[in-house]
Amino acid sequence: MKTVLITGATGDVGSHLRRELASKYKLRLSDRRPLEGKGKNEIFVKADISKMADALKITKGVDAIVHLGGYSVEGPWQGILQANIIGCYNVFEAARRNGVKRIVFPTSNHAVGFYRRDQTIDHRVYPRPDGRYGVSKVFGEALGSLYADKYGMEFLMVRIGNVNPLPIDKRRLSIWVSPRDIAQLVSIGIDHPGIKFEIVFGISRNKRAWYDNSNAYRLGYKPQDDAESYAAEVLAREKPGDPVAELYQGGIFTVAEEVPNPAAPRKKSSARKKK
Ligand code: 15L
Repeated sequence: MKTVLITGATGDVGSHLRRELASKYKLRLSDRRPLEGKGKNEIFVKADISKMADALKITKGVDAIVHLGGYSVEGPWQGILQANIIGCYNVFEAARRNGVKRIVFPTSNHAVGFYRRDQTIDHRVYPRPDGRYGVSKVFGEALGSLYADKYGMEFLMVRIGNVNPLPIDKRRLSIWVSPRDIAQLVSIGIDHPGIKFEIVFGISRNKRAWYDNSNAYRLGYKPQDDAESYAAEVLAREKPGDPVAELYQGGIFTVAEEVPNPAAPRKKSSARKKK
């Protein structure tokens, strides 16, 4: 049985994968936060991936890595920088130093969020990130490409839509992925022989998909679910959204307000200058 490291294991996607993959692999789970419960085939190692020493410790001796750790939504630059840029570099570089070849990187629909909804895109399009978070995912894709070409490491880049037991709104009818379908894709990323560097979309077989996911199908992906089964109830409760956001695949990320950086020096109030 392969030993697989899952970083960011306490998050939403991590919790689904932990449950879905428990019988297939020995799981080494890591996170900065404590993990609740303990399954039969798993161990937990507390780690902060923004520190190289921690990244080296958790990647030692595993057969593959599923690197979920980091910010999973738009956030302030300092947070994204530490967790998603420095953290990702540390995990890939630590894997290289420890001789771990295979990495599954859950990137995001937000790496291509500024493509319009009236377009169908495939794995070959140039990235169009819709925020700092999307940029950090493009960074991970680029770093993986470098490590594949330069060091012969192997990457499956999964541009995940939205992992959820059920699709939650109209946008997610296009990008939803069920827990069992994302687990199947991640397993392909861990086990499929001969992967060098591939990009696929982490979505179920959704009728309303904006993605041509033929690269995933080529690798043997057979999604079992389709968001369309829930479309009637989802659309019945849908409220009108921001019309600009609705033009783009990334949705509200494309019109999100700037998130203030808590580390930035405060501006002096101009109130005192007023007479
Ligand atoms: C993502 O990439 C996020 O990780 C997730 O929290 C959702 O926001 C998802 O995209 C989405 O677009 O629904």
